[in-house]
Amino acid sequence: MKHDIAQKLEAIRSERERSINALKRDGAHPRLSSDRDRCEHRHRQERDLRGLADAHSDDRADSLTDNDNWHTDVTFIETPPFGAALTPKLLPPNGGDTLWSSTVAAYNALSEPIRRLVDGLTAEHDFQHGFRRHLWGVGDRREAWERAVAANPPVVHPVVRTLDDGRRGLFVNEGFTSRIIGLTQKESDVLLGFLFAHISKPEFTVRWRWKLGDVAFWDNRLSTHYATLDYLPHSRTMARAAILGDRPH
Ligand SMILES: O=C(O)CCC(=O)C(=O)O
Repeated sequence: MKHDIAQKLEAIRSERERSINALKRDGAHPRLSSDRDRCEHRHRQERDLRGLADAHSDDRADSLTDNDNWHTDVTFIETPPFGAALTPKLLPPNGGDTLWSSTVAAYNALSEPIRRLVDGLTAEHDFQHGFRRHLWGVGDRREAWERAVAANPPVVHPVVRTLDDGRRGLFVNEGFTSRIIGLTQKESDVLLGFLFAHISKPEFTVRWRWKLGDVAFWDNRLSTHYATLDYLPHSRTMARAAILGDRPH
């Protein structure tokens, strides 16, 4: 029994390490450019990902804090980013950790009947689900938001994503997955609610306490992440670069 648990934990740990590779490099500050237009940043990220980098600051009154939810970057487009790199530019005295969750470990931990159910499903991912009109589509941001909505109609991805090496992971996230295709709204809400809660179980997560000079790389195909918002009114500024991805299957 003990042996079984140890084996399971080891399997989860190694899976987590494969899909989440947080790497500390003291003193290394990668050169990432800065861009504060946060409303369009995910959208623009996809349109021109080659070499694109952005910075976000979750501290100002006019800067909406939108990363304190479990999300996978830019899944509202046909080809969400393969991965991303993140480095702090300015850190608060305490807090501001980032958490990642392995959706492969989460998928592997599902019971066989639930795995069979989700294996055959597809889900809609919607820009407006993450960037809500009442928060983002107002004031100076309205036009940019409307352009981004027009440029990003909802897309459909499999609920379980398979990589070429055979790994399979849940590919739904609280940030952008709006509904499961073919289910009633109620069925979809219940199933997605269960999957979001399951993916964010501590067993599948790592938590990174940032120091200046750290760089984290993650595989955006098989993970979700969450930026803790526990440091206001202090400031926190991060720079991020993303890597182009392909169509999930
Ligand atoms: O700021 C962070 O810790 C995470 C960044 C993030 O969630 C994102 O860029 O999508």
